[in-house]
Amino acid sequence: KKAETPVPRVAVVVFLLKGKSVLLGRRRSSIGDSTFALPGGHLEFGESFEECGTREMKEETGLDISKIEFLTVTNNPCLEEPRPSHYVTIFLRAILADPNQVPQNLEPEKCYGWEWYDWDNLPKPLFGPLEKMARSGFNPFPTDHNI
Ligand code: 8DG
Ligand code: MG
Ligand code: MG
Repeated sequence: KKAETPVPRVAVVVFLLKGKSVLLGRRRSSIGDSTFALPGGHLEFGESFEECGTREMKEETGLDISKIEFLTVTNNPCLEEPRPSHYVTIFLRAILADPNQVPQNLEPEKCYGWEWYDWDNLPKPLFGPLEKMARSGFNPFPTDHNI
């Protein structure tokens, strides 16, 4: 395949929240291999962020999500050879539509498996863009107005 001029791409990823936990999977990929990352993928032509997050979640884990909300966006140029990449990453949050639903590893060629991880005890190493966010003190959980 002919080498193409690289362009920035849009990714949509989802913090799926359950209690104090988030769903993470260890990547099998040329980008961030073996690191723990959120479910998500590439925005397709014509999709809303919510449609993309819902579709990627279903494709990768079999889970149906609800209460989808936009959280933030980050710019992630990663110019390291041999696979330079540049993602503009849209972060959403959501909850399970059915709290009893269990994640399935539907793309085992891309992921070693999905697990719930306590936000206060995240696994290592986290995928680069996620690591950067966690270190900056970002918290995907709704603010508790009762405190
Ligand atoms: P697709 O073909 O299903 O659309 O893509 P994918 O195979 O699911 O792509 P992906 O690598 O899971 O996600 C696309 C890019 O999104 C990834 O290469 C880099 C960017 N990205 C981040 N943070 C995260 C994250 O936490 N999880 C995932 N999955 N991707 C992330 O910047
Ligand atoms: Mg995908
Ligand atoms: Mg993915």
